Amino acid sequence: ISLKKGLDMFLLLLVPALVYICYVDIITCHYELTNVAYSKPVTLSSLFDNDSRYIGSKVVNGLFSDLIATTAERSPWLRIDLGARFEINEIEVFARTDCCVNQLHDVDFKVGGSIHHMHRCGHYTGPTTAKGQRIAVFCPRNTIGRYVQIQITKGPSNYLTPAEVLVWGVKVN
Ligand SMILES: [Ca+2]
Repeated sequence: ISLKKGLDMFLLLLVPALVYICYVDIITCHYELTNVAYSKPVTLSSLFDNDSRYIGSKVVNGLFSDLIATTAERSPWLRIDLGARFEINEIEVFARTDCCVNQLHDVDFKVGGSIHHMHRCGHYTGPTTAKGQRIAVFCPRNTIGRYVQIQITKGPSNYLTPAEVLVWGVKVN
């Protein structure tokens, strides 16, 4: 085997190997998702009874035993400020674990770069039927944003009362 042929053979093997490594790296990156909502600031459209037990931070504290609660509104919402831009893969919402299992219904999941430009990334009609029930949406590919908003969009009078929201994403530059 000549040197040139050997070199050709080497390149022939090297190029696919590099392509494969890059491909695997993309796959790896895709699965390096973390809950980017944990401990981030949360704004609520209103606070039930002005009771500090139900403030926004309770929905990103990692505990399923507590919850947020708005007053009864037509379209109550919560909004998480992730503090930076993230590519968002999945949003999970967990119903309260104490009672009132049907309070989560007709939920819009929105993501945006600013609070004035939010795009719907999914919808859950429901209602939930079990304490602590998990609902989840997968955002379209390349959904990038800093703010995540969860909002009830139907019915005359609703309480928004999830126990926890998890946002699975990867930071982008
Ligand atoms: Ca909680």
